[in-house]
Amino acid sequence: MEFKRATTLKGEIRVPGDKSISHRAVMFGALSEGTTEVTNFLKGADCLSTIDCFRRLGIEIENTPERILIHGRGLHGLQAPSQILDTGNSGTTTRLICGILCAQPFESTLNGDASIQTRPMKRIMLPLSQMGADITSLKGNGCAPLHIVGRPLHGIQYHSPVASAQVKSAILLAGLYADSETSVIEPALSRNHSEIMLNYFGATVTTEGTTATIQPNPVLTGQKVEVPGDISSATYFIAAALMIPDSEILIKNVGVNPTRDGILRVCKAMGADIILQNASFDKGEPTADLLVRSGKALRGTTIGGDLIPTLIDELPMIAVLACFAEGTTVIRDAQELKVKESNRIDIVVNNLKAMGADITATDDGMIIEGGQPLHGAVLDSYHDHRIAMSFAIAALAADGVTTIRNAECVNISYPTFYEDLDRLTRG
Ligand code: SPQ
Repeated sequence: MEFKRATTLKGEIRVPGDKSISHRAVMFGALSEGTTEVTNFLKGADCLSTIDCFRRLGIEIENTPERILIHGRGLHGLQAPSQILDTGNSGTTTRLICGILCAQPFESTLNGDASIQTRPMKRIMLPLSQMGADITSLKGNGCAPLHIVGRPLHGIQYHSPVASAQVKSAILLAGLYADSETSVIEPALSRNHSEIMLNYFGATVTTEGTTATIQPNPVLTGQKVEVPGDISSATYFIAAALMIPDSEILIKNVGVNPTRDGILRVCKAMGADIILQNASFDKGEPTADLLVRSGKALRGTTIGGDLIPTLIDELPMIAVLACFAEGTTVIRDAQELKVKESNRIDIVVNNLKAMGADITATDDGMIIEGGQPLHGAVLDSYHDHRIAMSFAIAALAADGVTTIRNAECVNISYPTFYEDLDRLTRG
């Protein structure tokens, strides 16, 4: 797919529903009594993988243009799957579903695509095994395919070495079935959508600092969930509006949960003009409209520590944005980027170098010297949706033509991304 410089980005947009929240609505709805109705559900490939897995576990799910209806069967109502559960490209589906499957009275096998088969699963296998789970990596490499034999589980207190919502959520979901309470202590707070939504469905999850504790064996009840717009998807338009002169966009109804809003904090630290309007709060999840305008000179910044989990998926786009800022931007403590859909440190650095940027990879991030103009190049997304979207935006602020191979992978989290971008660049 080819991209050229854009002269403006103007208009109003609603980005699709939050991917993390959409996954969880299906999973928690499946484990609830009664029906869960989800509106603004993200119909990206990852969330469709979650729907497909729960259908194979005996849950009736209606997917209509307006809403998703999940006819839950309660905590103990899942049925043994007759086939392998295919989690596609989705790390969230793969890891969270393991927490549930470990406690079921049946065996299951799950697998995903080539990328999923390289992503580390030991991070969930270890704590789940401590709870009594029987979970095996069939190739013995700590990755999918995974085989699970359901077992009775024990509550644990787990000090996670990594700030990961997927690890935390897998353990909390297993904790629903344990014989006593289960706690997860993180080194820094990761996104807390599971804690918020589990409580909304009737579980008891308490949080203190970076510790989340769940009480076992609640009755979960189906609910209405209105999924807010995904701040990770909004990020591409935020960055584009800051990089392309003469831009002004209003992004409506974006989830601005403080465990996800690091992108806004970084943009402000860089001097960007972003205004939050119509702040609202729905069932524990804050939302706002984001007004973003070009025109302010951006300056480099340092991003690390506890901020990293709040913007981990936004770092490829932030690295591109940093090329348009005065001075140095340092991204550190972000080694998790290496184990996402692709190695997002290496690929961001190589692609940006190909476009003429002054960027260096480090062990846990990258260093960008802003101010070097970018030029078109032939790039690959490596089937990573966040790489494809970040470099489509980079191309709009670069000289010449940029070709992105395997650009269609945006369907993982934002199927209409190119159409929306096209509309906004027409002003
Ligand atoms: O689901 P998947 O493939 O892991 O998706 C990514 C993404 O870029 O969309 C990561 F590659 O998002 C993760 C995110 O990085 C989604 C997520 C969640 O919904 O719980 C949490 C984060 O991962 P982690 O490992 O830090 O918990």
